[in-house]
Amino acid sequence: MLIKRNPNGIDLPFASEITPRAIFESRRAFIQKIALGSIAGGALLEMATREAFAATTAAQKLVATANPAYVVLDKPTSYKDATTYNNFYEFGTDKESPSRYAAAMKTRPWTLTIEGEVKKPMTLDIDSLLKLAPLEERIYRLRCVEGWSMVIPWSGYSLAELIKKVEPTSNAKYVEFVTAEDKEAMHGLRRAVLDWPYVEGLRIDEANHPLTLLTLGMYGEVLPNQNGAPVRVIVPWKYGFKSAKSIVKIRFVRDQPRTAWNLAAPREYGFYSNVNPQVDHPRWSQASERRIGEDGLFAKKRPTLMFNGYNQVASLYTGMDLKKFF
Ligand SMILES: Nc1nc2c(c(=O)[nH]1)N[C@H]1C(S)=C(S)[C@@H](COP(=O)(O)O)O[C@H]1N2
Ligand SMILES: [Mo]
Repeated sequence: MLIKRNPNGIDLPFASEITPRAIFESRRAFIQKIALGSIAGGALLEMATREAFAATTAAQKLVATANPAYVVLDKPTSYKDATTYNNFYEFGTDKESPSRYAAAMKTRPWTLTIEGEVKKPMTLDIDSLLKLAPLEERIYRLRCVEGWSMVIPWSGYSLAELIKKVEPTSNAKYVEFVTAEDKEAMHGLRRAVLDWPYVEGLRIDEANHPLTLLTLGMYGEVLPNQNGAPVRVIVPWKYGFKSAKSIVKIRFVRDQPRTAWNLAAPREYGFYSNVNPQVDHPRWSQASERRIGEDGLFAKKRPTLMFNGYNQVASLYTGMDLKKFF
């Protein structure tokens, strides 16, 4: 069998490695295009190759070992909901835009640069990141500040694994995540909704907490672009916006980073943003949430849990007034 090197540098897998879902979806899109008459003559072959490629990237599998210590028992959100109801403002502000437009973002080659207050600064490509520590599958709840939540099986490893490799200095008090600013692919950057690039941050002890996941996949596959490919963080006890997508740089710094949402509306989005049903958003209650996929007419809202149910992080905040440091 002929193995072609595709433009993004991933070898096309054998047909047997492509999941039926991806094949089905790509064929359907391809057939629709032919039916619509939007594909002519010579473009056909090129289109077929691109469609096959789209299928292989969407379906690239990741082998990860389930870690039962990090599994919530709630039923996981469907793959379809998790990949079509997204917040990724670089691709537009409505929920469907990321799934519609994020495919234009090139996720290979990709490098993640780690710099600042570290003894060993480094730049890693995705293959090195995939090999840095054993991949675990963890099922986490993710609670958006807007009042909805999902349950997603992520693949990755504790960010702490990466942190120990770069050896932070004693000046490293915070970690800043700088995300991709791809002006060609991300039409959302043309609007000053946020001060681009999207930046997030954590205190160093939060970044080192084993729950903080350096995330490379979901549902047993590499991350779809709309979910933050090729690498993001998931910080499950904080509102979803702390879980920065498509990260290009991790900086270890002395001072609390100026984060995108905190800069945009400091009274509404605090630096900490721990999930807290007792601290309402100035414009709405945070006491309960809607689970995506359970929004039928009679579906009850669920009570929001302190730290999104991740009580093991409480000791990070002893002595802190979490109403003041919201
Ligand atoms: N770069 C970037 N990261 C981002 C966002 C964004 O707009 N840009 N949105 C955040 C918000 S508000 C949420 S709720 C989560 C959503 O992650 P999901 O779409 O994978 O569920 O991503 C977060 N990470
Ligand atoms: Mo969010």
